[in-house]
Parts: sequence; structure tokens; C-alpha cells
Amino acid sequence: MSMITLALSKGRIFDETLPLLAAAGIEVLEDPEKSRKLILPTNRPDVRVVLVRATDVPTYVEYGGADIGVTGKDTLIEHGGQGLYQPLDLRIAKCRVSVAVRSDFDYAQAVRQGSRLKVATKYTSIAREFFAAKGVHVDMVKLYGSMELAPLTGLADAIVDLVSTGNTLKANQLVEVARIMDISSYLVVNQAALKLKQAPLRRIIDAFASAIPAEKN
Ligand code: PRT
Ligand code: MG
Repeated sequence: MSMITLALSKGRIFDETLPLLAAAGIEVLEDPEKSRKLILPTNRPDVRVVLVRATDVPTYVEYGGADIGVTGKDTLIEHGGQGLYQPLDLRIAKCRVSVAVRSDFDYAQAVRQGSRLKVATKYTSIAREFFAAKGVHVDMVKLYGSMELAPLTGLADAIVDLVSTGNTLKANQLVEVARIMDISSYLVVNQAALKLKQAPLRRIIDAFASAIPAEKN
């Protein structure tokens, strides 16, 4: 019996993947918010969950540290997706990538005038491609967290960040001025594992596929 290792990040991805795992007959036996363990057992002796940072999920699966994982499309695009089979859009952990500025910053005018825009973001690939397609020249500042702070401190004119309810932007007097793309989480599979552990992985992929939440409008 070969072991299947599933990479998940704590928080919304873990929480929203649980119902899909249940559909595959897999129950995680410990609560990651309470346990300090990084490897969680499941009710199935041949399936275990490894807890990694959200941005590390594609890397774990690419190099075979995990056979399968769940990761946001944002993270997948920034990683590049090399070596990953991406069979399913799970339609969970939905949000969007947007451009936001201080409410007193005239973004439309800055773009119209062809000004150089200082952009702070964790999503440099997504941001570069978006502004290049619009013909906007940008100076990119790479950040790893709290993008919302950048325009408030003068570090940047604009941020490119994930938005869900919009409450975080509002609380920091920022406004969304462009929607770049819709985001959801994907199932990613190591390509070698898919060949070597084909039957058990196919069972998990098929069970997930049949349990994906219906599209809401
Ligand atoms: O938080 P940490 O630094 O540990 O890691 P992470 O932010 O990479 O992980 P996590 O678990 O927060 O996010 C994992 C994935 O969830 C992301 O890659 C997205 O695909 C997805 N997701 C869905 C979100 C959100 N919704 C979301 N709202 N990830 C982050 N947010 C943040 C956003 O960055 C912003 O700070 O929530 C804030 C905005 O939320 P609203 O509701 O105020 O608009
Ligand atoms: Mg986060």
C-alpha cells in the first residue's frame, strides 16, 4: 500500500477542503488550529495531510514532498505551475486580485497621463502582466504581507492584492480601482505520482470532482 501525502495550508484552504475530503471518505483526525503537528493522520492509513505555508504548496507538490495539494490560483500563477498537473478548479476560497489605491489618489488620471506608478504587491507576476497589457509603466515593490499599508505610508501609489468582502480595503481608506482576475483554489498533483499511484489518486480526484460546490451567481 503506497502512502498518499496531501499538502494543505491552515486556515480557509484547510477548512474549505474538508468537505471535499469527506466526499472522498477521508477524515483528518486532528485540528490544525489546536495541534502543533505538521503531519496530520487521517482515518485512512494510506492518506496523510502535511501542513505548509500557502505559498509553499505548489513547491511541495512539484518536488514530490506531497503527491497532491490545494492551492489558490494566485499562488499557482506566481509559482509558475511547472511540473504540476492541475485537474480541477475546486471553486473554493474564492476572491479576486485587484488594484487598490488611497481614496484621494486619482488612478484614472495617473494612467491617462502615463505617469510611472509605484506598485506594491506580493503578486509581482500577475501585476507585471496586467500593467504591461495596459501600457502602464510601473516600479514594482515586492512585499510579503500587509500590502494595504503601502499606500498609507507612501511606499507605493497602488497595491495589487486579494479582495474578498472589501472590508480590509475599506478599513484602510483604500478603494478598488481595477479587477484583474477572479481567483479560486485548484487541486494540483505531482506528475510522477500520478503515474506511480494512479489508482488511489484517481479515486481522490474523482471524489473531489463530484463534490465541488455548484457555481453561484
Ligand atoms: O496568511 P498567510 O500569510 O499565512 O498566508 P496566505 O495569505 O498566503 O494564506 P491564506 O490562508 O490567507 O490564503 C490562502 C489562499 O486563500 C490565497 O492564496 C487565496 O487564493 C485564498 N483567499 C481567498 C484569500 C482570500 N480569499 C482573502 N481574502 N487569501 C487572502 N485574503 C486576504 C487578502 O490578502 C486581504 O488581506 O484577506 C484580506 C481581504 O479580505 P476582505 O474580505 O477584507 O476583502
Ligand atoms: Mg493570509
